[in-house]
Amino acid sequence: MIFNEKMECAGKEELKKIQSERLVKLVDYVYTNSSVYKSKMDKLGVKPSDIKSIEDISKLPFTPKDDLRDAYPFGLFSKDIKDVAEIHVSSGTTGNPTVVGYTKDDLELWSEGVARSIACAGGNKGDMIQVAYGYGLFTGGLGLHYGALKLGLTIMPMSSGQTKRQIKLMQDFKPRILACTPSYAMYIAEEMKEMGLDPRKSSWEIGIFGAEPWSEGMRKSIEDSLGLIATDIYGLSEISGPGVSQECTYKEGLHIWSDVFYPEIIDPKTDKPVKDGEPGELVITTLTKQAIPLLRYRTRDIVTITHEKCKCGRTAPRTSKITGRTDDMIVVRGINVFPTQVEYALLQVEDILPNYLIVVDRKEQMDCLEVWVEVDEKVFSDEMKAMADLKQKITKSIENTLGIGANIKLVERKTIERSEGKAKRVIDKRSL
Ligand code: DLL
Repeated sequence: MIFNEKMECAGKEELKKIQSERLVKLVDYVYTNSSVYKSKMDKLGVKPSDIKSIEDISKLPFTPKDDLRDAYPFGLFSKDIKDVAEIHVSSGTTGNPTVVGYTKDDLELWSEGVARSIACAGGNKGDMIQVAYGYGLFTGGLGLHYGALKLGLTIMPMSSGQTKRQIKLMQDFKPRILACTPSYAMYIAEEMKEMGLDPRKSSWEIGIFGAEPWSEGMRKSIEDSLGLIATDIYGLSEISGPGVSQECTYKEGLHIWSDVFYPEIIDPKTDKPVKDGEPGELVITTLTKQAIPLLRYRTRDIVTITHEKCKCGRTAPRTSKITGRTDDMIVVRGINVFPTQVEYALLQVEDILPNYLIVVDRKEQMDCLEVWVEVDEKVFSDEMKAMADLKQKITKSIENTLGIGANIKLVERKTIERSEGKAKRVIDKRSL
């Protein structure tokens, strides 16, 4: 089902017209209502009247995450706080958290983005959805909730955690859709096995997984263990929350709802656009938001994009899965390493569970990369040679993928801390 066929399947020219009209209005709106944007545009010498079509977007200033932090809490809002219906907060690792607000119309926009996304993943009016993203200031739980309401689903507002209860209610209510982080989906599957249940016999047919990077190998692992179709949902609180883009059942990229969230892909070093198919940083302009509209927001997420029509009939452009972030890249002995690459390398090897932790340290001026990998009890009970062979295979796979060696530490199941939300994949002791 296509939730909003007019927008999701619009022809190129028609879409450009809609985007242009919306951008012209938006620029006028932020220039009038946001002192931060007025001064940013004045500094660049750009007036609202200079923006006549979507092609003029490159004349506008970027918005880095720091602009939101510096304006903490409401300094970047274009609406008086009294006109804001809801607030969410994204916890950063450093400095002030970023605060975002929604007017009633913004909540409507957010709901529609998620409704489009659930439908895109194969959900239909009348389905039941188990929402196991955290509810609260994080946008995952309420975002999926609003979208499911809009689409007409029956909602189980579980939030994350209480895994045994999640499993029991799944067995009793038989929801068709599970929405949570991919690492939590793996955790649920593990827990079911421990309870003596077969996760493949779960009622879930569709997974809507996101909020953290996950590789194709991880997808296969989740699909095999839970017996469902695992689709990827992307979003960020600064733009609206989940439902900025979503994979359809062909799983050939995430459709980005570009009539409202206009994407550009740029080289993060030169700030210049890259061609379709080339990796770059995703930059998004919110074309219709009111409370905290953003011009050219630097997401720091790295993707490629295609504007080709999809087999599903949608013309909404598609980005690749997020292959890394400009800021979660770790540089080890001069080589750029992304956690998703390590995940990819591990999942090339049989008998590996996608539970891993990357530990970087510096000993005698040398960076050391250590990868902890969980393996089944069976491997530990095998003879030493089998363990050594497995270690060797992983070392090779990592070396082939990353181009550098790593020290592999095989650990027993459940050694690495489980997460009910976003998984922590890297410990960098060098910066401590
Ligand atoms: O994670 C919103 C969300 C909730 C998305 C539920 C999907 C599902 P933030 O907490 O602001 O918002 O974190 C946003 O998480 O810039 C990405 O780096 C990362 N991220 C989100 N979705 C994906 C995904 C929510 N599907 C940041 N794949 C983003 C990879 C993702 N990374």
